[in-house]
Amino acid sequence: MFVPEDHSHRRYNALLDEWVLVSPHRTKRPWQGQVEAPVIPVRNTYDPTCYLCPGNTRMGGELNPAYPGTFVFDNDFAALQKDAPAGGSDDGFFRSVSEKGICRVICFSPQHDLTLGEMTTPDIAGVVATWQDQFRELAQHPDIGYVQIFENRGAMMGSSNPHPHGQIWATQHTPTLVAKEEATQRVYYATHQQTMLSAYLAQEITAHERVVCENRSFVALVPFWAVWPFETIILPRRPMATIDQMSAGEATDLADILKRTVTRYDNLFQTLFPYSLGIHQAPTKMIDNGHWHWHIHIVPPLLRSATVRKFMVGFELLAEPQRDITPEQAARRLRECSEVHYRTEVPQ
Ligand code: H2U
Ligand code: ZN
Repeated sequence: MFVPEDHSHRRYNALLDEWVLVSPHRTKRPWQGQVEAPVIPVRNTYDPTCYLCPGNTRMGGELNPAYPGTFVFDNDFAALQKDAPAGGSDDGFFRSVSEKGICRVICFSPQHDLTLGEMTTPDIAGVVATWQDQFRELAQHPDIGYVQIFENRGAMMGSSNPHPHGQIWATQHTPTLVAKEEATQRVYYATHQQTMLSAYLAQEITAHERVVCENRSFVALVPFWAVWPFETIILPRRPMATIDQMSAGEATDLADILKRTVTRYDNLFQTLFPYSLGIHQAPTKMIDNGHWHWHIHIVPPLLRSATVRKFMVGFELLAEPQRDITPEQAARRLRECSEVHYRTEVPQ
């Protein structure tokens, strides 16, 4: 008889219209591969060599002000150019199109060694307010069609600096993954007259196997179709197309769920859990966006410990994403973690 905890199977990702291969039996296989050295964070509230700390000079020569909360600046090494001239090619297979954009860096806190999980809920609410302000401003820009807000955390994810920070890449066109979510949500809404993620959340709440934590306005859960071992999605209970539609209460609740979710991650392997976190929301110039239900994906690479990560290689890279532990096991382990951060816990 088929038992999902024991037998290989595929799960359907309704949001991306893709499949993921689940191999739960494989967690028993011996590990003789790469072991990464643990990154032991040194506590220092200010680093004179950090290009994000207040009062320091960035690599581009600009001086950071003595900021008290969040601080946003234009990325000195932006991946997109504001003034890229219109153009491209449409020559058979040689199709290209110019892409304008705005890239910014957001410092979450003036304190060099704080992370989202360790910041106070009001201070995280300050980050949420900054995301909303940035979104509002960039959405007005005539050249901007989509605003991607994200955080790369930890050296394993290629983050260049431990100072708590995120980025914004605002683009002219809708990026590929967001375009897929746009299409699936649009079709679902047209057929069912409710957002796909409202219906999905209702089914997850009923199943109650993959929920990690929740509050009045948000639920954090390991999606049924999660690809990365401890991947989560944070879903607003109320469907909203974009983050600027949150009420003040919802914005505070978002800060609360972020703190609790990230703290659980950090406590899982007693490490500052590396991840990429990103907000998916409606493209900015879309008027008929009732099908959009904005949400946050948190995608961490760790699998077995603070040093052993999941590799997306071989079959995953060439055929289909694959995972070892089940989403239900991952959710259970995150649920068992404390919401008191291990770095702030008072020793007995
Ligand atoms: P990551 O740690 O996620 O790479 O983000 C840091 C960003 O900061 C990165 O995109 C930018 C880099 O281009 N940066 C500046 O804009 N100015 C600097 O002085 C150094 C880094
Ligand atoms: Zn710093």
